Amino acid sequence: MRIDVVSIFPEYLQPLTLSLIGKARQDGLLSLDVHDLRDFTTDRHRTVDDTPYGGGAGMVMKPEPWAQALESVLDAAEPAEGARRPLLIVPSPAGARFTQAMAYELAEEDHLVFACGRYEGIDERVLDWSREHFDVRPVSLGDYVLNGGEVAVMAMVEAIGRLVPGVVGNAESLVEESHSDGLLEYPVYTKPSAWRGHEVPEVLLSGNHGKIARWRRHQQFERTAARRPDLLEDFDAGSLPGADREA
Ligand code: 6GU
Repeated sequence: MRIDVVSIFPEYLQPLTLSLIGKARQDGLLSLDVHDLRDFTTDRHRTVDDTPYGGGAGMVMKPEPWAQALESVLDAAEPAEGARRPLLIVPSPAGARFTQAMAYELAEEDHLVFACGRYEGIDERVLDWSREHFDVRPVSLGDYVLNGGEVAVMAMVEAIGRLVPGVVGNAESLVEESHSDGLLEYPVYTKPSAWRGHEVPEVLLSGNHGKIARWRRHQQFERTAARRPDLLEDFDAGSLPGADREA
């Protein structure tokens, strides 16, 4: 998978050289290039923003540096024969909600381009123009406001990148994790079995794998009900593996 990120703070994306994602880049599973939007300005001050038409607080990102930057990304891409259009992801609190399901969907793409807005956002015509070249998706991490798209991109690249085949060594660890089946993950424990007056639940020491599986399932429901009751509303028990079996 190829990923390009355009930002006025390329240094913000430095952590993506570390850990699992950094390793995936080294191994050639993921190519990730970060581009400085200011390199695509033409004035002495490398201006990327201007005042909003219609008035109001803050500044808006000018369209032309964005078109230059995105054209440069397209020119460098050399898509394979029959490859899909690249996907332009625009992080914004006004976007559609980013979920694990969306991460799985995006992990199938050949080429993701992230456009990190700052200030009050990017001139809307950049999105209109981009639809001639990209599939365009404004995406939000959740209902709160960040200062810019960079931190959101870090989160999304990590969530998507770890689903690219080969990036996570043990693919099984992707199966039993929060949100993979619509529920939160069960609690986990390691040695020692007694620690500062707190014991590991007895059942986990029993060696009875059926009993352990049922206990973990129960914990998933309890936890989801306590912390994220909204997830249970559209939880479809009928879609679970083994749901057609008798209890
Ligand atoms: Cl994706 N971007 C920004 N700027 N703020 C956010 C967000 C994204 N998701 C939640 N808040």
